[in-house]
Order: sequence, then structure tokens, then C-alpha cells
Amino acid sequence: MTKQQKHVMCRSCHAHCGLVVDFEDGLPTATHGDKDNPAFAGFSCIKGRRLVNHHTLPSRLLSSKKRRPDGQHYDIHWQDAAAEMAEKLQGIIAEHGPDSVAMYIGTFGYNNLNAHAYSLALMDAMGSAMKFTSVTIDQPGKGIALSCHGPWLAGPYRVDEWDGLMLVGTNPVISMNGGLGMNPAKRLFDARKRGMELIVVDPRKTESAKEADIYLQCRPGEDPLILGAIAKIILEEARYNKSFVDAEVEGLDALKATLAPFDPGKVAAHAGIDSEQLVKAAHMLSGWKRGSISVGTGPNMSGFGNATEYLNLALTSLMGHWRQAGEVKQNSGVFITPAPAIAASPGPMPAWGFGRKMRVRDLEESASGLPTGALADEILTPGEGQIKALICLGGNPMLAWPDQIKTYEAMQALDLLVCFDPRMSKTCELADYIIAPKLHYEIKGCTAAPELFGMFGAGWGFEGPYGQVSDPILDVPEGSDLCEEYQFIHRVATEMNKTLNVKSFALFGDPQEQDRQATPVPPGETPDPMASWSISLRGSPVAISDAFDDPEAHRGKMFDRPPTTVEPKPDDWQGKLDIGNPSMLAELEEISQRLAQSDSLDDQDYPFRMISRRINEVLNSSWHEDPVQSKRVGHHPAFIHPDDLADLGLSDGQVVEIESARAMISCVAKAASEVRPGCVAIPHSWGTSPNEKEDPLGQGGNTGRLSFSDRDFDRRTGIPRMSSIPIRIRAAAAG
Ligand SMILES: Nc1nc2c(c(=O)[nH]1)N[C@H]1C(S)=C(S)[C@@H](COP(=O)(O)OP(=O)(O)OC[C@H]3O[C@@H](n4cnc5c(=O)[nH]c(N)nc54)[C@H](O)[C@@H]3O)O[C@H]1N2
Ligand SMILES: Nc1nc2c(c(=O)[nH]1)N[C@H]1C(S)=C(S)[C@@H](COP(=O)(O)OP(=O)(O)OC[C@H]3O[C@@H](n4cnc5c(=O)[nH]c(N)nc54)[C@H](O)[C@@H]3O)O[C@H]1N2
Ligand code: SF4
Ligand SMILES: [Mo]
Repeated sequence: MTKQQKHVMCRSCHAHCGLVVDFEDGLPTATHGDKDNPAFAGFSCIKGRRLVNHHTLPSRLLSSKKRRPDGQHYDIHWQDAAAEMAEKLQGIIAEHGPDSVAMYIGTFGYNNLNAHAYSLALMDAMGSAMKFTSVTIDQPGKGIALSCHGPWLAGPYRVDEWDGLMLVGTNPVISMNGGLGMNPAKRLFDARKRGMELIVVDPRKTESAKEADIYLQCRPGEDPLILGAIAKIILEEARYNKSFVDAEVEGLDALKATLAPFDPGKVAAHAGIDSEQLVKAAHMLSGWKRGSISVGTGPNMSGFGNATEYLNLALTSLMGHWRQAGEVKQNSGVFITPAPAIAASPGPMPAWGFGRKMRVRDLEESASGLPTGALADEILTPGEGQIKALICLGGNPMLAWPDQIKTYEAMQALDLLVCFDPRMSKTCELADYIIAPKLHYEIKGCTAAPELFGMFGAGWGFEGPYGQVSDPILDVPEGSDLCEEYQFIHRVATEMNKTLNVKSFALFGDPQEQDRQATPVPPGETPDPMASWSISLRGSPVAISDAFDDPEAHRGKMFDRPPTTVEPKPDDWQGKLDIGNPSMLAELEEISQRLAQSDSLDDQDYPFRMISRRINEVLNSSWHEDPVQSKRVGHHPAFIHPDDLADLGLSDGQVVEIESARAMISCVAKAASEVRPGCVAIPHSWGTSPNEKEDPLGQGGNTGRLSFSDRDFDRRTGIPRMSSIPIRIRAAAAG
């Protein structure tokens, strides 16, 4: 028996952990963390440990598929599918114009930036601006807030430097969402040991909250009030960093005036928290010399996410929690070019008003992209500008988009639906073509994606100049007919006789440079994977080909990229951070009016709130069929406080119906004392399509079905209520 170990990079989620796969006689036997990996230090999770098995699951598609009129899918060679797709796209464009073709880039478009770059280039080549991503149904408040406030070029402090952290509706210990960097549980443990303080705001006492000094178990949707009250206390008690604010920040008086009604007592009553704890949180936060706030999906999905994210940045600026001149920035970039390390802000940028207008709900492109929440309506609304074709790269609209009932109608109304997916997702079932890609361990990859996410905020990306590349470690399954996504896309372009102008993700922060350095890829022979990655990361601090030549980089390493000392700003510098953006303050004013309403949000008909949460065992809708992962979860759980279960006469493990004003879904009740009474926490992207019978003991229900895309939506990003949805619960009808 020959034993071997191969270093790989997991791409099951955006974290891209460095892992090790054990082989015996050439076959993979187990996957584990790599304790020598300088960024992840032995970390792995069940999804990553199962990734090698996903490659051979019976559900894996081994060939691309085409749907015939009878609705059945048949195998088609991918090159034939590309030729047919090109012809269909040309026909649709000829009849309805280029903007009738839309693209939706989901999770696995972000986890494969090479495929992502080629996909955007195909849209440009066809002349379509209709490029949508999952960002606008995720944390779209981030892009809006950053534009209204302005970025700080030298960036935030990193985890190891923080005196304190406040997590607002995010659970990075499980989700790897920004907030704690890589190997988050260990990071949190180490940080706590050295005395870092922790405040958590979440209706559910999460894995991240267990350690908190102050835990505010709020009602959902109250975050802008809570952060507003904290800012008010800090402003009125003059606890902010006056010298930083005087030098770098404008809008102080306007913010202060707007926050006048955010009385801590009233806010605490409204949010269902203790007012003394709220004041204590403000005092704790204002005591941090270097601190951080991380807002997650919860508040972004519960209404007024822009204002919540804006208050996060405003508090960070009030406290001057930004890296200062003379301080050292450890990460000088590996595959992504960082912003210049200057202690200054170029000032705010337009957050909307510069791009495409939608035809529905007065929505438009924003700093977070085109509003995916409006895409189903754009497909369903007849007339000039109607979307007729949709290409999905590594996403699953049927289980991920809000308003599933409408999404289902939209998917069926399309003239052409194409999905790149390794498994028969609920969206694939409705697709005209399914393009079966090679999986992660069959292709080259690198850590550019998590490094790019470092631009999202503190606790995202890597702390130092970390990078990893990986070569294929598995052959494609025998008898399969697979391609890489970028190969397929280039093939489509070739069939259309179009050149792709591929823009580099390495230059993401500088759109003009991205345009200047775009690489034309003409029709004909497709660049090999190395050449192609070199194109999609052109201009990176470390050339990707050099990284592939470096054996250490295949194990994950800190690159020899010296730390940068932050420069002071030049004397004639103009830009400042803006904490008084009129539109954001108008949102806050609107929010403050809620304080005048009753402090209970209870609704007679729908007295509970469905809140979204993630679980460790699965990522969104992917690979729920893995036998080890599914065994760990059992059923689609609805986490409910035991007192609520008792009041409702329900028991742990019972099938329950969850009903909103929009629809009803079924799940299995799970007693969870960590959930705030009155809330029901349910993982998203489960369930079936609306035409199918739901199996509560199988895939359960789809929380997207509970939402309306056209009610309670954000006027800038179009994100509707996807958490904090009013619901009622009852035992499922017998049988
Ligand atoms: N109610 C509610 N709705 C939500 C959320 C919520 O919290 N609550 N969360 C939202 C968020 S944050 C997001 S990001 C979206 C998720 O939005 P999407 O990205 O649209 O959904 P996923 O389920 O991640 O879809 C991933 C798809 O990629 C496929 N896939 C897996 N591996 C690969 C690969 O290597 N290549 C390719 N090409 N495909 C692959 C999977 O089979 C799956 O079909 O859902 C959103 N929807
Ligand atoms: N294991 C696993 N990891 C994942 C994913 C996954 O599906 N599984 N998905 C990935 C994706 S696509 C993303 S975007 C990230 C997201 O990462 P996170 O944003 O950290 O997502 P969650 O873990 O769902 O944490 C959201 C928290 O918000 C709380 N919450 C809900 N509503 C509210 C509210 O109104 N206010 C407040 N304060 N809290 C609220 C929930 O109780 C929950 O604890 O995770 C990624 N990582
Ligand atoms: S956290 Fe993400 S990248 Fe890391 S092992 Fe788990 S699934 Fe893979
Ligand atoms: Mo997400």
C-alpha cells in the first residue's frame, strides 16, 4: 500500500482553507486541516472534509445536459451545447436587444474568479449590461454605506490588534463571514485570552456570542436603532476620538442632530433589550483604542441594512478605528493589488444614480450592483427591456432568491435558461442547458477570492501576505465529459465570433486600470488554465505563474511581501470621511419614527419572526445530499425556544408549518434555548420548487418562499425582507 498526502485548497466556501488530502494507492481516503498552514493553522470544517467525496457523489453530473420539449434532460457534449447556446443567444439579441440577456453570478462564481472574469467579459462582448450577482441578496448595505461614507485607504486594524469587537447579526465562528478572519474559533479564543472584549447583537445566542462580555439578544430588525443609540451616547458624552474626527471626518453635527431621538431607554424598550446593557455596550466600545464592528447578513436582510452598515462605518470613524500614518500594514497583497497605504480617505463616492435603471419599483444599479431582488420581475414584465435569457454561474435562484413563487414563474417564462452546475439543482431542473463543470480538485485554483473579500472590511481576507495555489489532485471521473466554466464561455464567444476582453480581478480596486489592462482573448483556441488565470489576475503583486512555480505556495505560505508603513496624507489632500450623508441620515430619521410606535412589533396574525441563520454542516443549497453532511443535520430545522414550543403545544422533533402572509413551508421543530422567544431561526436555501410536494422530513421548506420581493424592499439595492419575516407556526396537519 502506498500512502501519500497532497496539499489542497478547499473552495467549498469563500474561505479557501489550506487542507491535506490523504491518499492510499492513489485513492483519496481522508481530508484534514493542515496545522503547518500559516493562515489556517489546522482548521477544517465538515464541508471541506467532504469536498473530495462530492467529486464522486451519484448526484454529480458527469456530462452537460439539454432539456427536450418533454422536459427531460439528455446528455449533450459541452461543445455542442456551446454552439447551440451561442445561436440561441444571437437570436434573442437580434430580436430583443443585448440587454434581454442577463447573467446571475452566485456563490461559485465568487469562488472561481477566473470563471467570473470570463463571464463578465462575455456579457460585455454581447453588449449586455444585465450583470447581476448574489451581493444584492446578501449584504448589499456594505457597498452603499462604503460609498456614502468613503473608504479609508490604509484600511482597518486586523484581528490580532483589536481591543474589542462588536458582531451585529453575524456568526463568523461558523460562517467565516468577516469579523474574525480565518480559523475564527481559534482567533476568538486567542483574542479573548489576550483580553479582547466582545459585544454581540443577535436574537440568537450564537457560537460567536457564547464568549461575549455583553450580549444583546435583540428583536430582529432593530439594529439601526441599537447602533444609532450607541452612536448617540458616544457623541453626547463626547467619548469619540476628537482629534481624528476633527482632522478626517465631516458631518458630525448633522449625525448628532439626526440621532437626537435615539434615546437609549426608548431604543432598548423597542428592541427588547436591557437599557443598562445598551449603555454599557456604548461605554465599552468607546473604550477601545483599536476596535472593530462587523455587521452580517442578519441586519442586511431585516430592513434598513444600508443605515445599519452606515452606522457601523460612522462609529468606526468616530472612534478613529482606522490604521494611522506610521503604523504598519502586514498585508501588502499577493494576488490582489491593495489600495495605497495612505492615512486618508478620498471621500465618498456616488452610491447610486450612475447606472442602469430597472423597469420595476424605481430600482437601479447601485454600488452593490444591479438589484437581484428585481430580476424575477424584469423577466416577467413584458415590453421593451424584458429579460429573455438568463445564464447562472454557480448560483441557484430557485432556492436562493427571495419570493420563490415569483422566481419559479420567472424561470419558466424565460426563452433560455443556462446553469453552470455540477449537480441537478432546483434551478437546473428548469434549465434548457446545464453545463457540467470540472470540480475544484480537478482544476487549478488560488486564494485570490478570499483576498479580494479583504476589501469588504475588518476581519475579512488574510491578515498577512498569505497565498496558496493548487493543482488538480484528482482525475475527472471515468467516462465523464466536463469542461471548466471559462473554457465553455470562451467557446460560446468563439461560436459568436466575439473577442472577450477579460478584466483582471487583481486590479478590482481601480476600474480604470482594469479597463486599461483588460486582455483581449480572440475567438479560436482557448488559453490553457495557467494562461487564463494569468489573464484574470493580470497585474497582481505576485504573478500567479510564479506562485505556481513555487512548491511552498502549493502548501499555502506567507509570501515575501514586506509590510507597508502607512504614509501620512499629502498636505493638499482634500477627501474626508462623511458621517453626515443626507440620504443615510434621512433613512435614520425614518427609522427613528418607529420609536413613537408601540414598542412591541407583535402582529396578531403573524406573532413570530422567522430569522435567517446558517448551520455548519451545509453551504447554502449545495451538496445537501452528501450522506455524512445530511446525517449530521437530520432534517431541515426550525430552531424555536422551548418556552414557545410549550406555549404552542409543540414538541422537539415535530413537523411544523411556518406560514407568512406570502406562503407556508414545513420544517422540523428543534428546541433551541439560544433563540430569542418569539423568533424562529431557519437555515436558508433548503426546500423544493413550488410545484413539488414538500417533504418536511427530507429537504424541508424554502425560506425564500415566505418573502415578497415587492414589499418592504430596500429602495437602493432592492433587497426585500429575507430575515425578520412575520410568521405563525402550528403543528403540521396529520399525514
Ligand atoms: N431567506 C434567505 N435567503 C437567502 C439567504 C438567507 O440568509 N435567507 N442568503 C442569501 C445569500 S447570503 C446568498 S450568497 C444566496 C446564495 O445564492 P446562490 O449562489 O444563488 O445559491 P447557492 O445555494 O450558493 O448556489 C450555489 C450553486 O452552485 C452549485 N455549485 C457547487 N459547486 C460548484 C462549482 O464548483 N461550480 C459551479 N459552477 N457550481 C457549483 C451548487 O450545486 C448550487 O446549485 O442566497 C441568499 N438567499
Ligand atoms: N456553514 C456555512 N457557512 C457559510 C454559509 C452557509 O450556508 N453555511 N453561507 C455563506 C454565505 S453565502 C454568507 S453571505 C455568509 C454569511 O455569514 P453570516 O452573516 O455570519 O451568516 P449567519 O451565520 O447566518 O449569521 C447571521 C446572524 O444574524 C442573525 N440575525 C437574523 N436576523 C437578524 C437581525 O435582524 N438582527 C440581528 N442583529 N441579527 C439577526 C441570525 O440569528 C444569525 O446568527 O456565510 C457564509 N458561510
Ligand atoms: S470553512 Fe469553507 S473553505 Fe474552509 S474547509 Fe470549510 S468549506 Fe472549506
Ligand atoms: Mo452570501
